Amino acid sequence: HTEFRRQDYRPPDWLVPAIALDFDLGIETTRVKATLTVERNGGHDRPLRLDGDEIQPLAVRVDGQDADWSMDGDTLVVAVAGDRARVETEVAIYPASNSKLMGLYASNGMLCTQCEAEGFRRITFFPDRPDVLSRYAVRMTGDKAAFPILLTNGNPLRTGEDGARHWAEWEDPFPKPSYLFALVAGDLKPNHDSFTTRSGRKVDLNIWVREADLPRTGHAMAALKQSMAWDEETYGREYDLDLFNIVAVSDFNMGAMENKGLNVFNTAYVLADPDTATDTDFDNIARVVAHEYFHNWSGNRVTCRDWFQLSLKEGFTVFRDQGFSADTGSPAVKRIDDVRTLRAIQFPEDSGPLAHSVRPDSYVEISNFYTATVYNKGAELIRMMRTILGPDKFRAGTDLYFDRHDGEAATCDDFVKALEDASGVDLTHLKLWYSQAGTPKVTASLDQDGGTAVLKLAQTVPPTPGHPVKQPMPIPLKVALIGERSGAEIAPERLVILDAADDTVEFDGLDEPALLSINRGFSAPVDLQVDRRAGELEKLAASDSDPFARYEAIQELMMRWLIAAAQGEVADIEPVIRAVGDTLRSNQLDAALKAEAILPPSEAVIGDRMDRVDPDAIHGARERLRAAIGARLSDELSSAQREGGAPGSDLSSRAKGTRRLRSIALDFLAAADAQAGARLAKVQFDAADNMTDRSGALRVLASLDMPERVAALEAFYRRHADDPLVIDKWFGVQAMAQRPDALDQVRELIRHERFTFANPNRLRSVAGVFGMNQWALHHASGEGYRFLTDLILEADKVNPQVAARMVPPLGRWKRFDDQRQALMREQLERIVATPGLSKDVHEQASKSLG
Ligand code: BAL
Ligand code: ZN
Repeated sequence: HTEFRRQDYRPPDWLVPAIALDFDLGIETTRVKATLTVERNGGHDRPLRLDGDEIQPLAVRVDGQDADWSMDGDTLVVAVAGDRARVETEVAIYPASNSKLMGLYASNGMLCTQCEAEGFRRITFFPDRPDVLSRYAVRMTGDKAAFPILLTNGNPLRTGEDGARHWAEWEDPFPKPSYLFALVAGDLKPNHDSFTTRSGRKVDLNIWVREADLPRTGHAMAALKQSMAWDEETYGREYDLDLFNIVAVSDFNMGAMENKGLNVFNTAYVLADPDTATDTDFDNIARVVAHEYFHNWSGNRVTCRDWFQLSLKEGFTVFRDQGFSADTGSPAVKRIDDVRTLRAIQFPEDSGPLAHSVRPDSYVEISNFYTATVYNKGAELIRMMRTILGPDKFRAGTDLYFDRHDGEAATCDDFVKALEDASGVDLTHLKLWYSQAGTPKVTASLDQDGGTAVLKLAQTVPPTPGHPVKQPMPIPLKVALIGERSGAEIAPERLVILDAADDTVEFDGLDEPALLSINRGFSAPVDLQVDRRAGELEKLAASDSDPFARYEAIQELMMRWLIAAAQGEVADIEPVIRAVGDTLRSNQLDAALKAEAILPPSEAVIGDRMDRVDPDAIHGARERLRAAIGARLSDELSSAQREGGAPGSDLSSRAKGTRRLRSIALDFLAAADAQAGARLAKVQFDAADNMTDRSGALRVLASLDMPERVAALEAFYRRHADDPLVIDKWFGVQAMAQRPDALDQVRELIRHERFTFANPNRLRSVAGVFGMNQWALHHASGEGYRFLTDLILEADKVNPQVAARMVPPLGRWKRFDDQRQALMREQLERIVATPGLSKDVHEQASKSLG
C-alpha cells in the first residue's frame, strides 16, 4: 500500500473552480453526470488526473468531444490540451451495496453521503483533495414517493415534477473542497425553527428525521441555536447562508459530519428524550451539534491544505466545542471529563505502536488518523496557546486567522502565524507539540526551607515509532501553593513554563508549610509525577482551591493505593476512606463534582501507571477498593443513592449531578454487598423515570450474579425493543460487564438476532466496548484476543473503516506479560496474514506489531 508523506506536498496540477453534478437517484443504481470546469495550475504539461474508487467511466468528454483518456489503477487520466476546459464524466454507482458507508449509500430506504476524507471519489471522478475548492451546482432527480425530500449543500433554486419523479436544483455559493459535499434523499420530516444572526440574517433551521423520531429532536435544535449564539459571542463568527439543515441517519461511520449547510448526523447524536437518552447522551448531543456547527468557520470557511493538517480544523473545533460545553454547563466537570477521555484514549495511543504527532508525517489510510491525538491532543495544544497568550490576544489571533485565510485551504503553521502576528508573541517553540509525538513525563518536587520553597521540575519525552530522540517541550504549568495549616492559597496561581529538560522555580515569603498544587486545570497534557509527603494528597483533596486539582488529589490518593494493592503490597486505606468520606459529606462541592472525584480510576488507567499491566491483580484491587468504600461509607452513599429531587425531565446541571452521584453510590454499595446492592439496584431500575437512573442501575446489575440481573436485562430489552439506540445500550452494558464469564456473554450477544456487522453503532456497542473491557479482553487464556480478532476480520469484509478502529487494544501487547504478549501478537499476525484484508486494517495491524 502507498504511504503518503507530508513532505511530498505539491500544489494541485489542475484547479476546478466549478462543478455541476446531475444525479439520477436510485437505491440500487444511481447515475452521476459531472461537469468540471478545470484550469491548469502553473506552467506544466501534465494530464488531468481524477481520483476514483470502485467506479468506472461510462463516458468522458472534453469540451463536448470524446476525450483521450485512460485508467491508472483507480485514477482517470484525461489529456487536456489547453489551460482551461470543460470535462464531463458519467458513472453508475450502487448505493444499496455500499456497505463501507463512504460515498453515496442507502440507509433505511434513504440515500445519504459521507465524503470525508476520501468518499467523494466513490461518487464521481474528481481531484479529491482538500486544497481543490469548487463552486457546486447540483441537480437531483428521483422518485417522488421514495424520495419526497431532496437536499444538498447551499440554497435551493428550482424544483419541478415529471410524472412519478421530481427534481431539485441547488447551488452552494461558497467554494468548498469535495469532502464537504453532501446529498440526502428520503422520506424525512423536519423539526423547523429559525435563528436570526446578530447582523439580522434570518436563518431557517431544520432537523430532518423519520416522522416517528420528531418528538426527540428538541434538544438538538436548542443546542444548535445556542451554538449559533455562542460562536457570535465568543469568536465573532456568524452563520453565512439562509438555510442550515441537519439530517439524522442510523448507519454512520462517525458521530456526525460538517458538510456545508447540510450536516449529516449519526442518530445517536440527534435523538433524545429523558426516557431513552442518558444525561451523558444529552451532553454529547449538544457537544456534537456545536462541534459540527463550529466547523462552518473552523473547517469550511477556512479548510485544510492537506490531510496532514487535519488537526487545524479538528483540534481547534474540539477546543471550541469544549469551551461551549464549559460555558453552558459546569466548567470543572467538563474539564474533568475531557481529561478522562485524554487519559483513557489519547495517552495510551501516544505511548503505543500507533503513536503519531498531532500533525502526522505520513499515512497509508487517512481514515486511520481521525484519532484522539489529532482531535483531543490537538485541542490541548490550542488550549496551551490560549493559556500562554491570554484570552484577548488569543481572540485577536483567531480573528486574524479567519480573516486572513477565509476561503482558503490553510496549514497548522498558518494558524500559529496568525496568533503570533496578532499577539506579538513568539510561539515557535510551542510548535514542537505539532511535530513531536509522545506524552511528556514531568516530575515535580517542592523543597521548603523556612519561608522559601524551591520547585524542581524535570521532563523527558519518551521515544515513539520512528522518533527515538526527543527535544524538551515547552510545558505550561499552572502552579499555586496551598498552606498546610490554613488550607489557603499562600502563593497565588502563576504560570510556569518548563521549556528545558529541567528547571527550578522559587517561592518566597511563605509563613507556613506549603502544599504543591500543580498542573491546575490540567494546563498541560503531560504525565506528571509529584513527590508527595505523607498526608499531602489528603490535605489537597480537602482544600485545593482549583476544583480540577482537588479532583486530581483524590484520584491520586486512590491510584496510589490501587497500584500498591495490585502489586501485592500492604497499603493504608484509611486516607482514601477519609478523603472519599469528606468529599461525600462536603457542603462546598456539588453532587456532580463529588461523583467525579470519588469514581475510582478505570482498570485501564491503573494499568497505564504500572510497569507491566496485570489485569487480574488490577481488577482484584479495584474490587477491594470499591467494596471497602461501599462498606465503610454506606451511610453517606445510601443517602446519595436515595436522594430524590431529580425528575427525569429536569436536565439542569444540578439534577444531572444528583443522578450521576446516585448511580456511582449504588455501584459502591453493590460492591460491598451484592445481595443488598442487587435489591437496591432493582428498585432504582423499576422506579426510574429516566434513562440515566435506569441504565445506571442496569450497569450495576449486569456485573452481579443475582436473579435481578436477568430480570432487569429482559425488562429493559422488552421496554425498548423498538428503539435501536437503546438496544445499543443493552448490548453495550453487557459487553462492559465485569464478570468471570464475560466472554461467554459477549459470544451470546454476537449470536443475538439484533446483532449485525452492518450497523456501526451496533458493532461498536459490542466489539468496541469489549475492546475496552480490560479484565475480559485480557483473560489469560487468550480467548478474548481470538474473539476480538474474529470480529475484526468479519467486520473488515463489511466496513473496513469501522473494523480498523477495533484494532488498537491488541496493539498494546508490549504492556503485558510475555504470555499475553505472545497471544496478542499471534492474533495481530493472523490479521496481517489474512488474504483480501483492507488497507485500513492492514495499516493498523501491521503498525501494531511494530
Ligand atoms: N470531520 C469529521 C467529523 C467531525 O470531526 O466533525
Ligand atoms: Zn470535527
